[in-house]
Amino acid sequence: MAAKVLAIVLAGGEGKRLMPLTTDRAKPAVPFGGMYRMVDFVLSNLANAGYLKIVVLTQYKSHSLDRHITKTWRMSTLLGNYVTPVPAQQRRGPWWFAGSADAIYQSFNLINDEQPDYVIVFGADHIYRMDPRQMVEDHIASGAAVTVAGIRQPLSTADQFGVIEVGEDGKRIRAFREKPTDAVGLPDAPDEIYASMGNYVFTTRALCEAVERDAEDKTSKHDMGGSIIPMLVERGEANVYDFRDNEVPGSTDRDRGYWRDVGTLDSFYDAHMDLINVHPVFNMYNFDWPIYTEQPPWPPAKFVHQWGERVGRAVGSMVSPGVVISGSLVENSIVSPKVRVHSWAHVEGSVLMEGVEIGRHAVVRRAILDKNVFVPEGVEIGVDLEKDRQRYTVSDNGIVVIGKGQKVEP
Ligand code: ADQ
Repeated sequence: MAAKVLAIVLAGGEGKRLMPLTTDRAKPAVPFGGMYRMVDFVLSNLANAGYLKIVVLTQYKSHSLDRHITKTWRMSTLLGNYVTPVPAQQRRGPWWFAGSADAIYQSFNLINDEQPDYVIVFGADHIYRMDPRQMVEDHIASGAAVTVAGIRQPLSTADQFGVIEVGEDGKRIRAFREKPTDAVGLPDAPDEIYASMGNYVFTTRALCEAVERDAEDKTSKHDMGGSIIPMLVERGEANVYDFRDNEVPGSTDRDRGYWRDVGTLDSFYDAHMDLINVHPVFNMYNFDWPIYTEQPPWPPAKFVHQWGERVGRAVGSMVSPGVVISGSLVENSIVSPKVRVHSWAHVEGSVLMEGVEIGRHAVVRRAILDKNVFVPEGVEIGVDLEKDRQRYTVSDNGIVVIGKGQKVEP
């Protein structure tokens, strides 16, 4: 009989470095790629693999995340399938989740209900395609207590990741340090580290034991990367699964192995630019491994030329349904549903979220505009960064970010 697998998606992260996009929503609920929310990527990976018993642990500003999951991921409950958002519930005492391990501790009832053989614990804020079945098979074959997905990343980013050191066999994890500031590069690639992707497969008993033991430790921060994984590494029971071995149907030579942690405004912006390349670094048009999302009854995008030779155009861009681009030019941008771009406007290298409206003659360059931002006639954004810094958030790489509901003065 096939092994019973329960998937737990950790979606409680605050996402401070994505402010103002996370002002009133959890990081996994941040819109991505026009039509999606970040959490859709992990959920699609699980669903495509046939893992359809999924609980999503939420906490921080979870309203829009809950609503999205309940609306979009409402699945047939035939065969006992479900995708359920579970908010922090204070089941173990009068406190909210202290960290991701505490979130699991407080959710033991869900594991007890399901009695799975293995538990998949995946993060909710990465952009990638992965077939988790291959990792589960690898885990079962090895007999480890936990298997951690690993990927090579630049040495300069070591302080953002759990850094893995493997033994001679290339599988057993010898050391694991969460976000070290003094990491050294790999023997065969001095400017790279082996990073944890924050995706784990556990043998159920081992997970429960480790989490219970951690709960008793009053000095622990109770998070997976900082406490649980190092504990199992110390006991010699943790293995790595190399993400390079993962084969996803329909992936191209160019986007095989793509994985992005979109934790900062610049990485969030860059991951969007990866989508719109002619030969995209990450190909959304892989119909063999679809990314699912909500599909409301929006009409197709429309391009109109109201002013003689002023043709409404979008090039090098992804344009969602419900959009009207009229007598204006949109280049190298991601345009979400129900965006309006009016005559003589020019949008370039930008991410426009749902319902954004760009007035006539406005210029928007290298910017992220959150939901329903209205740019009045003639306003320039991303042209004079000094001026923009006085009113909006400007990232390290000079991307101007305007939050939901923030007013743009004429
Ligand atoms: P981080 O993402 O920094 O590093 P963390 O903040 O614990 O670690 O978040 C991990 C996941 O858990 C995220 O999906 C987050 O949304 C969620 N989460 C955090 N606190 C939670 C809570 N209280 N309740 C529910 N969910 C919660 C992790 C690993 C690193 C690894 C990187 C890869 O710890 O080892 O390298 O991910 O990006």
